[in-house]
Amino acid sequence: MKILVINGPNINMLGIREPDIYGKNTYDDLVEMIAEHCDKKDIEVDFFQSNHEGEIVDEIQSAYGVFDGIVINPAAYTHTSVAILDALKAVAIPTVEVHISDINEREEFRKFSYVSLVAKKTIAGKGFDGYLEAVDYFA
Ligand code: CA2
Repeated sequence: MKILVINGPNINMLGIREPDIYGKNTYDDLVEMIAEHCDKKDIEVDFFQSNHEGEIVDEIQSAYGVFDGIVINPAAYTHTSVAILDALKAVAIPTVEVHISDINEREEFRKFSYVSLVAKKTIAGKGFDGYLEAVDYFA
């Protein structure tokens, strides 16, 4: 079992600003936490973070035939990107969507997610633990 964890724009800023919403831990802490969890579950894992929509689309396309599952936090592109939705549909790799914050309890514009239309499961508002729950879905 090989999974790809994709994070979208500004997730590389975790722990630097807005700790009240996204916590105090950094992107590197997140990667380490998921990697350790995957190790315990005997799952191979790869990580990708980008601030650019097209790069995320390219990465999803490259995952075709390589990965068995995708865990994605598309960040702001959650609410805007038909391109990411289409790429996930095109590769048809089972996908779990994760949000650190509870997108249903924030601004109105965060309530709609394009990726939810293709995701097997959406996990929101559980902080970094949401990514571990997503890994467990595949385990
Ligand atoms: O809750 C989530 O995980 C989000 O996907 C995070 C996105 C936001 O646009 C989504 O609505 C919900 C934003 C990620 C920005 O991360 C930051 C980290 C530190 C400082 C500022 C932003």
